[in-house]
Amino acid sequence: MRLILLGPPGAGKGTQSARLVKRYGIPQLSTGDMLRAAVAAGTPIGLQAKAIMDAGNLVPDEVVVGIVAERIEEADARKGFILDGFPRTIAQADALEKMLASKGVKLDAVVELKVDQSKLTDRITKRADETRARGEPVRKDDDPEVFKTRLAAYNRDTAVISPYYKAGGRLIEIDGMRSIDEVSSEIESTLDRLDE
Ligand code: B4P
Repeated sequence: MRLILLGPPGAGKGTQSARLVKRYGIPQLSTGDMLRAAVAAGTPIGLQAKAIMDAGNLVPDEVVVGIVAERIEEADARKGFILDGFPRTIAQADALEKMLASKGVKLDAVVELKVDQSKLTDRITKRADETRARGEPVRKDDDPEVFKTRLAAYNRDTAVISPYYKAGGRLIEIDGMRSIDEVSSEIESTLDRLDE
């Protein structure tokens, strides 16, 4: 199974990917997690990405494409993967097509989580409040002002990705407004039907 999970920030891509990892036994390739790990480790990519991510902007395509190209070559990604948060621009989508073509493999599905923007803000505010209540550091990009920038980046650069895959007939749209369990059962039943 080779999947992409698309959707605006806070739509639940990371939440749903974690569940799909358990169901299908394939790894979650989250560019957000990979970039946060690079920042935490203080690597050259992390040093470059930190200020951009803290401000809610997109990290340059060549950086993100480079980390995905490396990760996709690892042994655990051979039988499949869930791309979470990638591609986020048309240039990234084009680069992914080339990567897959060079490996002679195809995507099985592109799942888009559709969530209204007001709900996204509520979820991110809730995550920040719960993190603070646990006494843990809150993600800088979950700050309400930074979140506005993330939504603007999504509307400017990433919203065009779903029509890109829709044109190729590979897009599955899922109502992401419902509970985590309801969203995951709809994704799972839709993906299970692909095998029939
Ligand atoms: P990401 O880490 O991808 O962050 P995200 O879009 O906010 O997360 P996601 O949609 O996964 O939401 P989540 O499940 O956590 O990106 C962070 C930054 O990294 C970007 O701004 C950018 O700077 C950089 N970056 C990453 N990829 C890049 C790329 N390809 N190119 C350039 N830059 C890139 O859910 C959010 C909250 O909602 C959680 O608290 C969750 O519990 C809750 N929730 C989820 N589903 C719910 C539901 N159904 N009901 C109620 N609550 C729900």
